[in-house]
Amino acid sequence: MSDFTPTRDDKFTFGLWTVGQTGRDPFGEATRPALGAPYIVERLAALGAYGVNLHDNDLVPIDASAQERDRIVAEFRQALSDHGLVVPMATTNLFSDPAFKDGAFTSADARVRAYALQKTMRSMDLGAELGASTYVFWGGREGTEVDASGKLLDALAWFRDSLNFLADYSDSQGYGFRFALEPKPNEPRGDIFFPTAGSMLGFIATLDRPERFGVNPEFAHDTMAGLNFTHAVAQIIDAGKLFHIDLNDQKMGRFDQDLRFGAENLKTAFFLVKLLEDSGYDGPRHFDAHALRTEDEAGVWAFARGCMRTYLMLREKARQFDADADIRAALGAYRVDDAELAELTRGFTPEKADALKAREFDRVALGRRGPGLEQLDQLTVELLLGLRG
Ligand code: DIG
Ligand code: MN
Ligand code: MN
Repeated sequence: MSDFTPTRDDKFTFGLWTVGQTGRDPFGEATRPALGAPYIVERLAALGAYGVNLHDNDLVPIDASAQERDRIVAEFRQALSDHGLVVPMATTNLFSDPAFKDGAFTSADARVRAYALQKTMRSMDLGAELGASTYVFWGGREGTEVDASGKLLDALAWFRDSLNFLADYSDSQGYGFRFALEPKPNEPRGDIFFPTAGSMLGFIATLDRPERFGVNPEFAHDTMAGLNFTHAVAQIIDAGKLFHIDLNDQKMGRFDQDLRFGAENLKTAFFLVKLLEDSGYDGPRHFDAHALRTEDEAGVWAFARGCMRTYLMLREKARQFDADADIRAALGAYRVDDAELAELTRGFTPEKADALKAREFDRVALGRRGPGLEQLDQLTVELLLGLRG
């Protein structure tokens, strides 16, 4: 069995802002020193990561001169080259600067919306320079606390105009970005627009170039809202829109904790990993998470290593699940297939409708049948506890 050491082939990525998080939170100052981007690259490469992602200002300070920007980028690119990491995804920080305090693309101030477009184009230039192929939009400040603003419909139109503009900008520059929209229900705004995967899928359909847009779902964001993240990811995969994914963990009904992957909901994480692997998803496994505020730098790298090890262990558990004879038997008993009914209920014809309406079903017997889900779930728990085999 593997020793669960990650390799580049596993496509694990981390944002600079994740392992670089200094422990600051709304109620406390930083508990650990900031880490430079080249150092982060070196340490993640040594752990077996595949790449790093970034917001523009994770790397280039918002007030950097053009010369400083070029120096910082050159130094970062050298570190990437030295240590063999890539930058699969880039994104824009449209949430830290006070200018965006009431939204960026959805601000009621046209000057803020225009500045957000300018900042994003410059950030896309940086992402393209670093070789990113996916561009994420997380609208952390796109929302409200006060709906008396009367801008709900305008906000949707402004957001749509911005994304249409930026998709065309990407094409005009030959960047070829695939855009991944990231839903979150709240925090830092009281309510964030486009709170769920469904919101994003519905909105994408209204864009000029919907084929350019997909979803970047995050484990913690659906879990905060009491939703089943694995179900959300299944619907996104079904729509052909899983362009990227943010992995972490979360206690239900709490603020966005961005916990180490598998730290809280092991069974949900298992079914998510199984879904991703079974679906053939071949994109980055991105950990948008950070070490607990209590930790020192050693704890940060234990956090990063733990994210990857847990994913690999759950991938092995998924293989064991598929190979387990008792689980296969329970799954076989659970699903009742009927070729004749499959033919009768797909591809409508009046004849099929008549035949189906005339069909006899033993409703009482159907209601009495036990699907065996308790046994199947117990077998799953025993597998995850490592007590089968
Ligand atoms: C938060 O979940 C958001 C930001 O960290 C970033 O814009 C995006 C990319 O993973 N996730
Ligand atoms: Mn988050
Ligand atoms: Mn995220």
